[in-house]
Amino acid sequence: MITILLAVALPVAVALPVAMASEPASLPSSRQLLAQKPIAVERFEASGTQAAGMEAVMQTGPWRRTAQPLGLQLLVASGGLGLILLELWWFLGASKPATLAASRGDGIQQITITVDGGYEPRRIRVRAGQPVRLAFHRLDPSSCVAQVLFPDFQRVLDLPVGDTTVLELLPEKPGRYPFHCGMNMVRGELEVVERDAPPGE
Ligand SMILES: [Cu+2]
Repeated sequence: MITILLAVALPVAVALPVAMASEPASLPSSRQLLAQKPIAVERFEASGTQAAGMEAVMQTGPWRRTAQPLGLQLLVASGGLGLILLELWWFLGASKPATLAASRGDGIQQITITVDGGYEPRRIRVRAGQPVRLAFHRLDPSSCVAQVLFPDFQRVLDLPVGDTTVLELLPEKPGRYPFHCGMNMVRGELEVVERDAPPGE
């Protein structure tokens, strides 16, 4: 859950200064804007000396516009954009290769998945036609990950905090089968390959 909040807050935090820094320096000055007499300014003038006071504040206030060199603007903008892309990759992409579930002597493919903010490993590769044991070890107390759903297998698993809960499946057909938390925010994927597929990517 915290990672999702970060995923939203970080681009905003980065984008705001970038947007401010990269505003064109040729916007009309406050004096020009006042000369156009929008309705609000006319109202101020009607109420006596306030308009003069407003203009004085706008000219001497701490928010006077300063022109930044173009190079600096580009540097800040591209730096911000780079951070946004890096952060998107980290939270959304980061498609690490699938982890192959270990095959035990009895032919059961077993793997432990740690549930802590996300599923680790997030992508699990298994072979079709052999039973699979997915042991979910939940560390994250957030209620977000209290359940894990395998829609293609029509299975829902409750995960008590601090415990390891095992789900057994028998994937018959090769394919990609997503699994996710109850709200579909935290996700993983079971990748089922042909029985005789070579190990690794
Ligand atoms: Cu959730």
